[in-house]
Amino acid sequence: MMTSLIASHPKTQRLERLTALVNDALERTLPKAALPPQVVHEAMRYCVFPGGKRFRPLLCLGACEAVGAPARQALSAACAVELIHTYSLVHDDLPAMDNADERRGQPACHRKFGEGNAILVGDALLTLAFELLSRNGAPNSLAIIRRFGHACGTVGLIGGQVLDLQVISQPRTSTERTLRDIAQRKTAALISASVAAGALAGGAASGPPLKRLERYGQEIGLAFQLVDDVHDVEGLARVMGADQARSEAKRLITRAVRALEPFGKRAGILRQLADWLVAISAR
Ligand code: GRG
Repeated sequence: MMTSLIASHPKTQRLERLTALVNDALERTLPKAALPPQVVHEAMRYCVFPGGKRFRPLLCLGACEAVGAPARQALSAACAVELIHTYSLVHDDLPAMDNADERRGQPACHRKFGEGNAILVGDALLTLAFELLSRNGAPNSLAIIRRFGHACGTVGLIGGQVLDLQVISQPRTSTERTLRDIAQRKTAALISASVAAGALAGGAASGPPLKRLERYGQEIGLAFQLVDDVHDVEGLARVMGADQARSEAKRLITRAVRALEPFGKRAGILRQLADWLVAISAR
């Protein structure tokens, strides 16, 4: 069974504080478990808490600060991306998809609550994400909704999952090119959208700064998948070899950090996240 990328590598104090901020906001956002329909609300909370690394929400907050706004201005977008990500994990684990028994160190949602409920939990998390974005008073709300919609759709998560299903049913189609395409759609698209959404929530207009941050997101996103594959001895690491996958990840992270140069100190959170990924990849 594929495990998630190293669950806990120490974060800086700043990243820990921002993680706590995201967790508190998620706690307030999710319906209480006692509210009917209880089974779905309980299961949504089960999937979101204690959760994973919160990498995407942190990227979102970091991009907001990089464009000169307080990180917490992107808190709704940060929570939304974690809800979207958690939906994708719940559905990815279903018997018709990856058929995984465990997720985030506990039985997968469908194992604990049944397959029908797990489908509904994924749907509910995705729907809640967009509801949250629509009540978000931050600048550029519509652009953020569009950006996440695009990343979740057929060019992003869904498209990547379709390709993944083809690879599972015909393993001979798993060429490096296909696996890169899957990584781009399943992983880098949502990671890059997290960065873009944070910048938009911080008031960024479309233009060179947003493009630079999106480039950072694309490169960090692909690097993230390479590091995950090296850890799991799967996917790209298997076809490229672990050493090559690791050195490509490092190269991508270096390029991503270079894209942050014009933002100076304001890109501190995004640099810390890049350093954190380097530290994980070295383990
Ligand atoms: C909509 C069915 C459906 C699938 C969408 C994105 C996706 C396709 C499925 C998610 C499963 C998966 C293994 C994606 C690859 C990206 C990846 C490495 C996910 C794990 O992310 P982490 O390591 O997880 O950030 P945590 O638990 O830390 O949040």
